[in-house]
Amino acid sequence: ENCHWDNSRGSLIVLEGLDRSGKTSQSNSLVSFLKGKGVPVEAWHFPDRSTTVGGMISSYLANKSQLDDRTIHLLFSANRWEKSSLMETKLKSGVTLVVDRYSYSGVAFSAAKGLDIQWCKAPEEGLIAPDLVLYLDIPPEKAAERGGYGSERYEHLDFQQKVASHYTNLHDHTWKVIDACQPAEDIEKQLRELALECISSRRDGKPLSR
Ligand code: T5A
Ligand code: NA
Repeated sequence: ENCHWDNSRGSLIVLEGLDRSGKTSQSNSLVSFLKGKGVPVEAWHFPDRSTTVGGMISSYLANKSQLDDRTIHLLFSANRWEKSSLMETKLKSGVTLVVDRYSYSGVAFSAAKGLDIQWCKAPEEGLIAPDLVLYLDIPPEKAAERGGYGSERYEHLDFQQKVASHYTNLHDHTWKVIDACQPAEDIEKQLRELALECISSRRDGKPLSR
C-alpha cells in the first residue's frame, strides 16, 4: 500500500561508514525500496565528482594530483556547500535525499591525518543537518577483505583504523549504528524500517536545521 507523503518536507538521510562498508549498495537498495513505496526520493553521493571541485577531489583520490591536507579538506567541504542550496530546495519541495557520505566523512578522514577536529568541523557548520545517519559499522580488517582495496588514496588498513576511531567520536542523537557484517538482506530490512520511521515523522513539520 502506497502512503501519502504530501505536505511535508523530505528527509535528509545520510549513510556513513568506512570504505567497503556497503554504503553504495545499501543506499541504492534503499532508494529503490522507497520509490516503490511512492516516496519522492533521490540518491546523492559525496564527493560529487561531477563538478569542477569534484574533479579536483577525484584526481587527488586517484593519486593523480597532490594537495596539502587542509586544502583537500576544504575542497571536500566546498563540494558539499556547492550542492547545499539545491539540497534545501529539494528537501523543502518534499523530496527525501539518501546521501552516501556527508560531513562526518569530511571530519573523520581529515582528523585521521592528524588535523585538529575543531578545525575540521568549522567549514561544515551551517550545512543542513541530517535527520538520520545510518552508520554501517564494520571492523576495518573485515572491510579490507571485501573485494580488496583498489588504488585510491585512503584504501589502506592502518588509515581506515584511524578513521574508524574518529567516527566513534562523532555519534550524536541522529545516529543509528548497524552491524555491517550481517548479510546484505538483513541490513536492507533494518535500513528500510529506520528510513520509513524517519520519513513519517517529518510529517510533524519539523523544520530543517543547520
Ligand atoms: N572522503 C569522502 C573524504 O575524505 N572526505 C569527505 O568529505 C568525503 C565525502 C571516496 C573517498 O573519499 C573520502 C572517503 C573515501 O575514502 P567514495 O567515493 O564514497 O569516497 O568511495 P568509498 O566509500 O570508498 O566507496 P566504496 O565503494 O569503497 O565503499 P561502499 O560504498 O561502502 O561499499 P559498496 O557498497 O561499494 O560495497 C563494497 C564491497 O562489499 C560488498 C560489495 O558487494 C562490494 O564488493 N558488500 C558486502 N559483502 C558482504 N556482506 C555485505 N553485507 C556487503 N555489502 C557490500
Ligand atoms: Na561507495
